[in-house]
Amino acid sequence: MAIEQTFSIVKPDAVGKNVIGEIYSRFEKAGLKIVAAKMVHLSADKAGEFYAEHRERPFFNDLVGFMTSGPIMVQVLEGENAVALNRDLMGATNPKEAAAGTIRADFAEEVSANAVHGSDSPESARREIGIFFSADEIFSRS
Ligand code: DAT
Ligand code: MG
Repeated sequence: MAIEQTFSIVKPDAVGKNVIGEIYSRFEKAGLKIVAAKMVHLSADKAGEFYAEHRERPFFNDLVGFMTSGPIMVQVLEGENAVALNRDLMGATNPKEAAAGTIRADFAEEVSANAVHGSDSPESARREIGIFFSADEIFSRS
């Protein structure tokens, strides 16, 4: 299995619940390394760019409103099979359907405020990392 990088967000709801560290612990305990991280407050333009694939969905405006409602943590996670491993740690998009012990099951209640984002493929990861980080802000440890 190859070492990969994936892009992750701790969303405004989870920052507001003061569980950044608990979520980072899940990553680290699963063997993922945080190789870049920062706190940002998204503009509507940047949130819209990030979620461009969902622009035509009925929930798009609410999604942008939520993602701009407070600061977020953005990070690059590195490790074996990082993209799929992070999706497993996150759980299903809807916290009500997320498996017990996943981040979304433990820290979120609603699909519209579901604690974390994680890239869905290595291609998405490259695109999403590029929106938030320059190469000199990423400290690969593989
Ligand atoms: P994921 O974040 O699991 O990759 P996605 O890419 O399908 O899920 O959707 C992006 C985000 O949009 C998701 O984290 C929360 C929001 N969202 C998705 N489906 C929704 C719905 N039916 N109602 C409200 N928000 C939704
Ligand atoms: Mg997605």
